[in-house]
Amino acid sequence: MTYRIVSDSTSNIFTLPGEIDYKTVPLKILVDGVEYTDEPGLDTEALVAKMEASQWGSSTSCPSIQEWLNAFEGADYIFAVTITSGLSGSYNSALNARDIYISEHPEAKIYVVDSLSTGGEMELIIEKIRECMEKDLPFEESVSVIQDYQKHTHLLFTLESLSNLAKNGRVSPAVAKVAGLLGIRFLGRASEEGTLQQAHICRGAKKTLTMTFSEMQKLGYQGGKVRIDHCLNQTNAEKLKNLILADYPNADVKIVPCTGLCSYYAERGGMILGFEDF
Ligand code: X90
Repeated sequence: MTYRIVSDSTSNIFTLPGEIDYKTVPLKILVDGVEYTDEPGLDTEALVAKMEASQWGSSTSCPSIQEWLNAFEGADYIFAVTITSGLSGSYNSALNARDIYISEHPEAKIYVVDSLSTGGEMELIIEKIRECMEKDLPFEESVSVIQDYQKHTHLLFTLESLSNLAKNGRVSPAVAKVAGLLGIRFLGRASEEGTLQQAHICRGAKKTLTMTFSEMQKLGYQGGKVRIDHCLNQTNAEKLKNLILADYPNADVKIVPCTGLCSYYAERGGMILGFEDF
């Protein structure tokens, strides 16, 4: 039996350590008529500069059914992880691909995980699937481990601009306008349905970091894993990491740069962090 984890590119993870077979399926970013594929080798910094200077507009698109199918090809037991179905068609494409793949390979098993989230929280889910596979857990048992784990992971994000989210209809222009003011940052969380929910409006970088940490604790953080994904903001990601480690010195906290799709929506300075509540 061949096991495989497949994720769309919004997990910001293109490779996994260890032996588990892992593939990613790219989303695409269209800026001024040029299409960028969110895959290894994409220059995120150049992409961000292009989108900031864009004159003719920009948009994104989710993976096609065929792209998911290609990534499934050759594996028997597959876990596919997608960005929230509340904001993208990626989950739906993956479900369609699953049905086609199973009809052609009736012995195969595929579980498509709607992360109801993105970035850092997807990474945590992928790491948990990897653990299940390394332990050789039966497929159905792994499914229930993952479902249970998802009840104990959360996503917070801080954004300096919501203009790409608003342009593409993912938040209301009124909300985007407030966050667009100079020095104002939007601190939000993933809602139960996997959509953006405002937690606070913060003034200044320092205040945003302390508010983020206190919001993590309100959501139950007590020293578990944290994955801080950021768009060109290593400095504040490290400050947040240090803030967490000051209270929880043994916490497993990792900083991960956003690749193309998350960079496009998080925009320069944005952070998307996933964490456990145990
Ligand atoms: O299908 C597509 O074209 C992709 C659409 C993705 C839209 C939103 C991506 C958001 C990325 C922004 C903050 C995190 C919000 C997550 C709430 C669940 C990052």
